[in-house]
This record gives sequence, C-alpha cells and structure tokens, in this order.
Amino acid sequence: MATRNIVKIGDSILNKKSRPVEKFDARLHQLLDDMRETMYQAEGVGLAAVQVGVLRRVVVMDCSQDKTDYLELINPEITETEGEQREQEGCLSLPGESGITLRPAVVRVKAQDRDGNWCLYKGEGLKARCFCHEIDHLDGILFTEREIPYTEGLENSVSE
Ligand code: GNR
Ligand code: NI
Repeated sequence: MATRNIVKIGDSILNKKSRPVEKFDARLHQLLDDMRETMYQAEGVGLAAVQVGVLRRVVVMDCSQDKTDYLELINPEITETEGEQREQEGCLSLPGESGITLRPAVVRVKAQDRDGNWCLYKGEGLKARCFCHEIDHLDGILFTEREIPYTEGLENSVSE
C-alpha cells in the first residue's frame, strides 16, 4: 500500500468526467487500497479517484468518527433523494476553503464493490453530502459550483 498525491485546484483534471470501471482486477484493488490510505492520512471523509489523477468512477468514503464505516463505491449512481440540507462542505483538493451547499437530506446510492457486485447504500447528514460531493467529482464538478449564500432562506428575517 502507498499514499498518492492529491490533485489541487488549478489542475484541469478536476473538471473532467471520469469513465466507468470495466475491469475488476488487481490494478483496481491497488488503486482502492492506495485511495483508502490516502484518504485516512489526509483526514478526509471521502476521496474520488480523479483526486489522485485517475479518471475512473471510483470513490472511497468513511464519514464515521471512529473509522468504522469504510465504503468503496465503483460506478456509483444516486437512485433516490429526500429533503434538503444546507450545511458546510470542504474538499481536499481545495485546501482551506469551505462553504455552504444545498444538498438532499437523504441519499440512496447503488454502486459496485471491488468484485463488481451491485450494492445499495443510504446516507443522511454528512454521509448524504459526501455521496453527492464524491459523485460530483466523477462528473468534474466541485462543491464551489453548489455553493449558496449562507443567508439563503433567511431573506424574510432581514429587517429593512
Ligand atoms: O473531507 C471532506 N469533507 C467533506 C465535508 C463535507 C462534505 C463533503 C466532504 S468530502 C471531503 C473530502 C473530499 O474532498 N472528497 O472529495
Ligand atoms: Ni472533494
């Protein structure tokens, strides 16, 4: 296992669309193992392959406090969403930046595992934000494109 360098803002690879994984082979497993180590070392809650310079639809995540909810998502797709949340978001590729985004409150995802089996996932709160954030990376989209002013929804409370 090894860590890989995380691509930072200014590198145009971050705006490119990643291609589906077709071969569930040893090379994919090495990529996943390296992404896992890179994510934990960087203290991120998720990492998309494009962030280590690989334009394939691969994500690792762990939104738990105690590293007990490690997930590998290959070719992930959002199948259903419920509600809305306006919460803070950051990105390992945009160090020092954070902002409020509008995301669904609950997100259901289907994805393949490292052997190609389809699995279903559900996330609320941070995990729902992370599913959306990582799948956006696979389509070349950064959270800054989803940012909203932190006052949104409070217009009526502003006195004139
Ligand atoms: O570490 C991360 N924190 C985070 C916080 C709120 C919503 C999404 C994230 S993902 C981010 C890691 C990262 O950049 N993944 O692509
Ligand atoms: Ni990110």
